[in-house]
Amino acid sequence: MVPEPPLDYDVIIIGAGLSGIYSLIKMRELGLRVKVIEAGSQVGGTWYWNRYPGARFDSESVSYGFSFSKEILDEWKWDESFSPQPDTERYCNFVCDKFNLRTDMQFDTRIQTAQYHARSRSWQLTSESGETFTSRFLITALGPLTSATLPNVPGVHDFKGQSFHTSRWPAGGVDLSNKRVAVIGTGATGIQTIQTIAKDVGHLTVFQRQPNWSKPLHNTKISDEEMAKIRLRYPEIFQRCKETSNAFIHSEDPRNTFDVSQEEREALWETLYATPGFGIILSNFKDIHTNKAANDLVSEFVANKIRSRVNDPIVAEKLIPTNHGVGTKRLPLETHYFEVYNQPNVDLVDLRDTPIECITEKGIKTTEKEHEFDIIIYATGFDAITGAFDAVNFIGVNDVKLRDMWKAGPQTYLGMTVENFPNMFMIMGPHQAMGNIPRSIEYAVGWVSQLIAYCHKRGITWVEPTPELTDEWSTHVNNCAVGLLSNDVDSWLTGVNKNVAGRQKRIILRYQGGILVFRKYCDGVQASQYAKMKLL
Ligand code: N01
Repeated sequence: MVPEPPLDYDVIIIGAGLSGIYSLIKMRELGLRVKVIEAGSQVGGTWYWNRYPGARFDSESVSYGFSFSKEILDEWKWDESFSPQPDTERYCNFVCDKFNLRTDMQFDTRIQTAQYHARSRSWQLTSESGETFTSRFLITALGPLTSATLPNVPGVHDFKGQSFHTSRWPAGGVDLSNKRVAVIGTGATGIQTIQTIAKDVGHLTVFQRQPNWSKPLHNTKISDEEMAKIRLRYPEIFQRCKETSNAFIHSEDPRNTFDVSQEEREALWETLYATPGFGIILSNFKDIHTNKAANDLVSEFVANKIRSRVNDPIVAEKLIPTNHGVGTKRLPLETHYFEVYNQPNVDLVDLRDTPIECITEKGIKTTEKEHEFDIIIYATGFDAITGAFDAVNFIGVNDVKLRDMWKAGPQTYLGMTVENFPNMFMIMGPHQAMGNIPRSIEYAVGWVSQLIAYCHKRGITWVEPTPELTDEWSTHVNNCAVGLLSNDVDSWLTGVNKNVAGRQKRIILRYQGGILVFRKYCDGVQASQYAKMKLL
């Protein structure tokens, strides 16, 4: 038999965002030969690509950073309670400098194909430029919101002015002053963009298909003194994140909406509306996610807030969602967003009344008229979670293609492994618990590292879930989704993207049983020494 050539690496990691950065640190700790391959020119993932005006996180900065390194916690200072993109990108670079990570990273390299070779029990990756890399194990750190989508309308490439998807915003910025600007899309990204640029542009026209619920972020600066106090509280903050079902610092109210009087309900909602962050969905009465009548009440409370903030009652009603309740899509958080519509230089076009027919050389043509612009901003979202996997041609045993296997929806075991794709581990893949993402990244990378260490120590070169385990996990994931109002709504959370062929129907894309249940399950598999998995 002809001997196989040695593999280039023990582990290849695709992606240099937070998942890729932490995976690299853990693989180095195991003493493995590892390479990170990244399509972008620098580290950061989401925080490298999403440079649009106003990009920031809606998670509390102090619960967002890595918790594994006391050195980082002691040295890094968050400047704002909800960090803006430039600071978070700086944070990613700070971590890379601290651990000298770039020596094991290759940038500007987009992987086109990843093929498993059963004979050598290894992965072979090929980049767009034809470069190849081989390894025993593969970690996908692709990010859940990576695959940007433009509107599926004619003429998107005909526009003669400048146009950008928000996640491809030019690094040098864009001069918006005195320009006629259009924004298509009013999700979390559109809202952040609109509220930030409205004061700088000549005229802004917002093209809204469905309005979104949104509540104030209440961002504040963090002084040096406050940061010193936060550092002392880090153990308590991260402990709290370990105890809540979303890994945020917010915990659920154990009561149901109708357990208390109207006055008591409204008092809680006033407090949550005035509290920074996601409290209105995470610390609300527990039945708002499952009981339509309860959800209707809190939705009406938020609707009245919108009515009180928008001067024109007709515009206010257009900004109030009627097709879904609060918290049934990912809730965007805002800063003076609704007041933007009181500005004389801002118009709202309701695409439910006048849909877009096409993009023209001069602007956007709706069924009513052609609107002319200098700049069009597409805040039109992503082919979420599985889109990033579809963008790479993953080929498993017997030439099974992941794209084909997942056509009707993903099938995984623990959201981290996939039948027919041995030695491949997904960080923030489908059917994996997410919540406060960096907390979930640390957990998933920790779990995967333990499994790789287990195999490496014992000379195990093939790790794969069985069909029975895949069925068991699919059943569990589907059972966890039953009764949640969010699964009756079209959004990226339910895998719907009307701009992408094959993404018109709702599927169960995420793990919704809560982070505590997810971790208990995964911890159990680890404690059993992966007894039911195929380990060869
Ligand atoms: O994308 P979206 P996003 N014609 O899918 C509209 C995360 N995030 O980038 O609702 C007209 O939510 C679409 O309309 P409709 C966060 O998890 C995090 O805003 O389909 N409109 C919708 O309004 C978030 O949930 C932070 O009718 C079209 C919008 O485009 C996720 O990213 C900050 C259209 C897309 O909204 C995605 O948010 C920002 C068309 N053809 C984002 N196609 C942080 O806090 C689409 N739309 C870290």
